[in-house]
Amino acid sequence: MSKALTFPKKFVWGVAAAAPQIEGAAFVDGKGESVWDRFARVPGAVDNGETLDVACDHYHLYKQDFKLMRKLGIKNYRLSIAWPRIYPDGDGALNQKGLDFYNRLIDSMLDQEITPWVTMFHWDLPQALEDRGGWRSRVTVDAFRGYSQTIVKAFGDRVKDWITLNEIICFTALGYGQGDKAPGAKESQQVINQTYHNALLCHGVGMQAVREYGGRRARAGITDNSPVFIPVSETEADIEATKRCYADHNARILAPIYTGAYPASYLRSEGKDRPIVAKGDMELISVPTDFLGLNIYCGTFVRAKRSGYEKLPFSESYPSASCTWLKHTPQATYWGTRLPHEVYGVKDIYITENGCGYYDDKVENGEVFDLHRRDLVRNYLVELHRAIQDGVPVRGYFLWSFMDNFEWQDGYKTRFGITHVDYKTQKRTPKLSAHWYSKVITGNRIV
Ligand code: GBH
Repeated sequence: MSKALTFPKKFVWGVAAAAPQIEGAAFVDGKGESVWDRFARVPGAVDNGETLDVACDHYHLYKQDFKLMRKLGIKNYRLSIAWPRIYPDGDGALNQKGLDFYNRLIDSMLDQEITPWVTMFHWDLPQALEDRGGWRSRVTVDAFRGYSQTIVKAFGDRVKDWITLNEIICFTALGYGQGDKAPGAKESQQVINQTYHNALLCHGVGMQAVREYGGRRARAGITDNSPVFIPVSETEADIEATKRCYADHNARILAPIYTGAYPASYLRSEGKDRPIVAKGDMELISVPTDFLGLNIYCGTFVRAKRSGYEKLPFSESYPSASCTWLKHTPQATYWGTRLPHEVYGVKDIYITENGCGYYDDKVENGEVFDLHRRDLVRNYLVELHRAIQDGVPVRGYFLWSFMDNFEWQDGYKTRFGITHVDYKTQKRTPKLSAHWYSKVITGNRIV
């Protein structure tokens, strides 16, 4: 077979998941209520009124889940820690049982020779903090300082790779603006800009916690779902246009982290709605990172126009996964990694999520034939391989997700796993895509 699609020697292959989407045990062993626990109980917020209460019951089944991972040859697992398990009220009283749980969990991963990549925050803000202002307020930044220091001190002897936050846009703009994610608020543009800013401060605070308490080998970065843009044709003009479009759309998050300032054009366009910035904020936000994590699912096509650029709309018949926002755009892994490298000079990029969600993965005679997923992921990997060939410093790839899970406002019908979960029996069945991915990982090349 051709060797053409082999990855670099130390390339990191893994799978990803997040505490609120798989753990269940939402009110067990002293865990506090999260904004998602609350939001899921608002009528109409989540499809079919589904909740996070039980999910995949990973809280009780983690040992068997890690055994299955090992069987599939998975050596890296991106997980998240539930803040309300550690501090039920966000700050104040520490819940020892929460620390005990993650100690057992991490030990059990290590027993199976799986390396943990830990996300400090994947959207499950303690409701008690929301009641004190949530992301609108610096109260959350102070609480995050205590929380991040506690977990780095507790687990830093075994965890070396830390991700501060997952997808700022999703818990700020979508939670406080659009209102379709928790806490389901609808705030003014100024408040929304302030939620971004407060989240960026938490990123800086989390970086400091790792620098201070993580030990010499510890590394840290953030995971962002930066909007991805793809030149409709790979001509110089369209590529230039796409770069401009990319820089405009990443002014809120990547620009401050990697340049230490909000772009003047962004501040001008926000006018009186711009975030309030205190002395020292921008230094904290732009503390140097060790890597950038990117969640890449799809991109938008762009072409050059005399006055700049133009984003092209998708037609009705453009192929997508069952969740229609996820357009089949494999070039997203190419341009989505090349542009942050070229525009912001980012070195050491990891794809911390990529995958696809479908409604109709069914177990038939013990098997799940998700050829649709295998093909889609394969195409995304081919483009990722091309990026690496072209010199883009991509160091690893985490597939979302290890198993079907709670897909936020879509509930359980959208399945993102390479392992099928029967929510009645909690039976796990690796899908065709899991067996295929296992071959990719163990051979370090696309098959
Ligand atoms: C990631 O988010 C999350 O990190 C992960 O928890 C999640 O399960 C996974 O991806 C799969 O969704 O306004 O209709 O165009 C991806 C987040 C999803 C955010 C799509 C923007 C746009 C929906 N993105 N969403 S729409």
